[in-house]
Amino acid sequence: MSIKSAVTISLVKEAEGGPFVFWHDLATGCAKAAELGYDAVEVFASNASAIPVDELRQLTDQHNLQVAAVGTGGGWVIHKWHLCQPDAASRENAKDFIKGIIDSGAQLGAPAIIGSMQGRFEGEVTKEQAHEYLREALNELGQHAKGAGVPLIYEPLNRYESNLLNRAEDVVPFLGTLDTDNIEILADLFHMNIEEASIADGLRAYGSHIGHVHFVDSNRRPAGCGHMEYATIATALKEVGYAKYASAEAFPWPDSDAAAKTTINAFKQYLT
Ligand code: LER
Ligand code: MN
Repeated sequence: MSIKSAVTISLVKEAEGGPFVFWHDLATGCAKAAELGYDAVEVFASNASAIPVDELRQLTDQHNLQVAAVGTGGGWVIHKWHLCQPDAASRENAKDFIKGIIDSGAQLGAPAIIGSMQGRFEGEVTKEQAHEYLREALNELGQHAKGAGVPLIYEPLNRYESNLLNRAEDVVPFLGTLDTDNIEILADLFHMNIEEASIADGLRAYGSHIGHVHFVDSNRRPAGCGHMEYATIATALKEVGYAKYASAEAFPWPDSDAAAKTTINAFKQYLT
């Protein structure tokens, strides 16, 4: 088993300026991904019903691609919803939003990612309380995803995006307190570059928990356009037996086509 390549396509107007390679056009994104030899696409849509399941199935079949994952961050980007809000009704709403995306993704065999929807502790919500809210949510949503036949992917973020769990040394013990066995970790190399003393050691600490990788450089530009040390990262991923997706979640720098090409070249150089 070897690592597979994926590239992001964002369909979310409100996310413009964010770190996604292709934008607003699934047909073009899928055609270009296939032309460059990617194995899969990762799709970011505003909500569950904005994931065009039939169209995506048709396009990925046509181009011999898979859907690597679907994002849930639209709830945060568009509505500022998240899983650690102080009132129970808002947290339920955030969970329902995520369940919808889990179900849409599952129809394509794709797991959902909880990144910015995890939220943060602030105001009346203490860190301990927020960890409890996150634990409850991951238990419930993890089991929901299990029922739909997919894992649920939790993405630790850097300190400027969340204050819940930023480093592998925080995340791994937290995983041990969950009741569900259906949570996998998204190792986003950009976030890890900010938080980990050593990205390779962080990857080793995550070990078999890693279910997805955001393959990107230190400055959020495409892999190869910053100062990330991919050789040591590749060694660590191979050591832990990682054999899922390395997905380009990078700025479309200098443009989408070049970002996709640069990333697949780095993928071939380091991860195959
Ligand atoms: C989402 O995958 C992510 O990495 C966030 O930093 C996007 O804001
Ligand atoms: Mn990410």
